[in-house]
Amino acid sequence: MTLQIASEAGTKTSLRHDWTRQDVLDLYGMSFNDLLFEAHGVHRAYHEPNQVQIATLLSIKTGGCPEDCKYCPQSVHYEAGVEPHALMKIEDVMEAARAAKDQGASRFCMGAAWRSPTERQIEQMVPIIEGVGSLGLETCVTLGMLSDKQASRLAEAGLDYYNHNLDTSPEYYSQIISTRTFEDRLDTLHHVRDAGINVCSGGIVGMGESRADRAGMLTELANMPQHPQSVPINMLVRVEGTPLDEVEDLDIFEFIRTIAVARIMMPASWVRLSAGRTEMSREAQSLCFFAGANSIFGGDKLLTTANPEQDADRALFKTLGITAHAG
Ligand code: SAM
Ligand code: DTB
Ligand code: SF4
Repeated sequence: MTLQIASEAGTKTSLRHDWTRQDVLDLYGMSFNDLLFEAHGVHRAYHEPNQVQIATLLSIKTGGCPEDCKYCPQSVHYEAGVEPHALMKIEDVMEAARAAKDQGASRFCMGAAWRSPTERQIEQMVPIIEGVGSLGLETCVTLGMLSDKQASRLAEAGLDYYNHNLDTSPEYYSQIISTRTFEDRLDTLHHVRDAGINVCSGGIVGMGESRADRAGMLTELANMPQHPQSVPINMLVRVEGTPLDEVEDLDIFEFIRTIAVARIMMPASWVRLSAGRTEMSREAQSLCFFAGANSIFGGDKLLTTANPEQDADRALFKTLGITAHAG
């Protein structure tokens, strides 16, 4: 193996932005023990290995989205039983943010089912971001596509992170979404980065894509001018009524490999074990932490679907000797 990766625990290597897809496939192809050992060594060199960040998600505008992302219950194109809801009032968002903080969250992520916000919607977001930030929480929003001016406005409001996932490889993208392109996604990320906001970008696995697609997605993420500061890796949550409801199960070991490969490629980033944890055993989640995941979503709901109960997460952290990162 000729890849330049940290081969000894405790060794920091320079951050690479020149990954080829073959490099990444070579990582995926390592024996499971070797891959996890390598990833864990990188993880220890860059992070406190027994701390995991807890981010809380709140859907501030739900459903009715004009995009046709085949995985998403919030698209108007599918009948997934999601009750649409207009943008929440600032007081209600603040109440949820205070509760998240009391329960140990250090980052508060707000999601809106928009294709791209209007100027008015951006202006409505400004006091919300300022308010949540004033509680001492890191702020993150995911609002769809942004222009450069909109990104600057959010930066002025003090936004810490913008989430905008690549979701899959450039080649597989059109199989999943037809109402926008992979390039559109990259453009928004460019605007966000240029505005000085931290980038949160990752994707979904288990959508029927190949390993080459998973490698392609990670290659795109790691070869950006800067690694995204946060990299959420979601396991598809199959929602009845969406076109991906019946897609075949992805072997959990392939998911864990994806976490490990992301950790090796983007050593300094937060790698988030995101959606899909309700279907994962405690042991599988523990292997994800060993492989380098150091962030999760806490609270019993993601945006519209279930997430593990807080008590179960607390108990798992206790068993593993993990503490919540203070942020
Ligand atoms: N509309 C905005 C957008 O698409 O960027 C923000 C909200 S959207 C729900 C945020 C992300 O949630 C998507 O990019 C996707 O990665 C993730 N997501 C949505 N539905 C999912 C599902 N069923 N399983 C796993 N992840 C999902
Ligand atoms: C991310 O990568 N995953 C989160 C967050 N960013 C916005 C969303 C997961 C959504 C899962 C499906 C749902 O609950 O609607
Ligand atoms: Fe809309 Fe985002 Fe869902 Fe796609 S993922 S349908 S853009 S809310």
